[in-house]
Amino acid sequence: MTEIRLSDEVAAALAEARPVVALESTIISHGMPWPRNAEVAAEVEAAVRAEGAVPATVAVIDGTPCAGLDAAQIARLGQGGAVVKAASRDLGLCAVRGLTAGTTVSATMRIAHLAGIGTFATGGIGGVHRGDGLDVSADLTELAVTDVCVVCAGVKSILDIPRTIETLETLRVPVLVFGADEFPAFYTRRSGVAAGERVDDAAEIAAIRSAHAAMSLGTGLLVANPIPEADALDPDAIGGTIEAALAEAAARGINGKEVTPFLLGRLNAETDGTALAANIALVLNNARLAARIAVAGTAQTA
Ligand code: PSU
Ligand code: MN
Repeated sequence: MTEIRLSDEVAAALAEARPVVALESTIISHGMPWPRNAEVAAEVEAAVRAEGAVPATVAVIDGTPCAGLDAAQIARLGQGGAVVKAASRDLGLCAVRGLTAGTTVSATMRIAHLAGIGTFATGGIGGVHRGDGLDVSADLTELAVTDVCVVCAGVKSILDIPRTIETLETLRVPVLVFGADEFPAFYTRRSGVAAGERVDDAAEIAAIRSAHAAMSLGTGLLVANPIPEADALDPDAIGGTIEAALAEAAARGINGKEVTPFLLGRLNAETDGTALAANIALVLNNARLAARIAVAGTAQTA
């Protein structure tokens, strides 16, 4: 089995069955600008600690999958340069070529699972892209085969939200919505799509997660945690910016793994920092909820 390099802190927590929360790193390498990305990575780790769990930021460093990074490794990911974006399919190539990579939700899930970490916080997952092309994020494929609980703020409306939800149903991935009746749309609390089962309590999510695991479906579980009201953006304002970014991506022929980073970059650039501020707020909110789920899960199995 592939060796995952654990930080001392993460290794100790896992050995003692204490709660651990995995965190992704494409958000650092390809989702937010330097140096704010590295500051946010540290703030997210602190938010996990404040809830009583140990953060395990995941990335590939010189070919080695790692769970638990130090500040220098996070800075290396955040400064750009020779840092690639790795989905789970890319991990073998990264290992052979000794690449350094920010890991997407799919790659982070896989590394977390191999390391024995069952709870993971991110901002937004990838999904089915809008339009007629067959652009479906490997995040959905990984959720179909890897039993990790992923806490996100829904998906951005750069994606086709109804098709993303339908695909999760087909793949047998349960969708829980924390404290709301509608699936959230990342920058906004509402998407107009009434999907997912409402749950108001982190301990119930932990219980559902372990009951789900006991069914041996092998699939992950998605928890959609709406952005706090105070941090949410105006849907009309951000909607127009998203439309413009999608049109520009199409006109420039952006494709493959470049699509999502391009769209994220345009949104951050076009909104005078408000999209970035909302993104940071929701990631922190997700880290706190994931930590509470991990803590509750540990208490239930103790
Ligand atoms: N959506 C966001 N922010 C992100 C991503 C998606 O709102 O940072 C990143 C995540 O790492 C996600 C990846 O796993 O993009 C999906 O990329 P793709 O669409 O190429 O599968
Ligand atoms: Mn894609």
